[in-house]
Amino acid sequence: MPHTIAVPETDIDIFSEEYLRDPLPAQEELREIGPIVRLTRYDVYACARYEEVHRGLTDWQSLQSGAGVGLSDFLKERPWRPPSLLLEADPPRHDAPRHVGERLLSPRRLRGMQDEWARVAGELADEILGAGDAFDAVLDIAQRFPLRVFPDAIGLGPHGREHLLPYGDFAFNAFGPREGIVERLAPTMGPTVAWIDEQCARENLAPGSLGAEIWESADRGEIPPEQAPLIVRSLLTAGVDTTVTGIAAVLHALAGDRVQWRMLQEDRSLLPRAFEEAVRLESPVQAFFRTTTAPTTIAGVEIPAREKVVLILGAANRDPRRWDAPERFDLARDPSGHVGFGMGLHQCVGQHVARLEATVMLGALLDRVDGVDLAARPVRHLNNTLRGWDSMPMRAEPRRA
Ligand code: OVM
Repeated sequence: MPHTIAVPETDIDIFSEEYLRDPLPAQEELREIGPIVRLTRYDVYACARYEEVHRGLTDWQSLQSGAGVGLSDFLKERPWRPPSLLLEADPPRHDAPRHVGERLLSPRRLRGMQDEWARVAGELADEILGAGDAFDAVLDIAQRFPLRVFPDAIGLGPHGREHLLPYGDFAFNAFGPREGIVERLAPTMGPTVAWIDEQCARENLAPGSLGAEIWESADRGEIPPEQAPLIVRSLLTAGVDTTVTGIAAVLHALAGDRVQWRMLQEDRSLLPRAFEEAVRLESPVQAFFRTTTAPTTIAGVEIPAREKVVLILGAANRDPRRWDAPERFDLARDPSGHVGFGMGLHQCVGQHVARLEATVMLGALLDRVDGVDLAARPVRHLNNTLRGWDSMPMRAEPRRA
């Protein structure tokens, strides 16, 4: 007979305003309570330690995504939009769309964009620094750069792009409870959702673009044609707010740190590691849920079938059981194995896009200034899933001759 351990309970609310403002103290508490805990506020299980989060992410047979990766169980509640074929699907339905996404967003395919994106990053850096040493790392850089390169790469037309950030913001909020942020924003989302859905149509995507290529995959029979717009929708949903947050995170991590700024100036091969370490430290996507497909044992606790389990990526990425001095941004550490992009079958298919955007933008700044400092306290943006900022005033240190 399997020995069953009682699950510790807590009333910590992982979607409360207090938690979203600063989740770190509650995440430490969650890790300390035990390897798996019950959140009484939502009647779900939670894992906050690295080992169990990693396990939960890699066991897709026991912990499915198809019932939604937020609080809501799609079997019991109607989702706010047709489920994503990538994020909210399991094998075998998930696999063909995933292969299309992987080929489309592969490092090989993105190499063709590198020079152009680096040129745009340089142009943006010149514009900002030409206006003086003061800038806002979120508004002027982290938001503007992805919006200059990514919508063009997807093949969007020039109009309506202001919908992209609000749509992503809403989609990431929608993984949390209906009451609160979602309820407040939902009445304003109609035109934004309609615009996004319209952009996914074949005739609205420029020839030669990533979006057009998704439709060509359907022509080749790799996916049924009715799936093409949903895959385009995934890029529009997951491809903007996330990279904005990632770029802001790496600038935040380097603010005031002349030693590591200098290290990067002198050894550009460290750029990908700087981005990876920033993603570990900030975990732009803080958590995703899974749903048990059958009774499942996690850390000795048997969880019944059809239960929601939240895997707190941000807590795992700062688990001292896994990381030395986890709160430190450290270019000397090997951050690989972090779960900021998830792990396993669903690991972020867009991570190469994010890495390219962040490294070319940071590279352009390293070429032009000898460091950045916070000029005022950054302003957090509250979202049920994304941990980011609305504003981050900075000052650049002019480059010595
Ligand atoms: C999607 C998607 C994928 C990853 C994250 C996400 C809103 C959405 O396929 O639409 O968050």
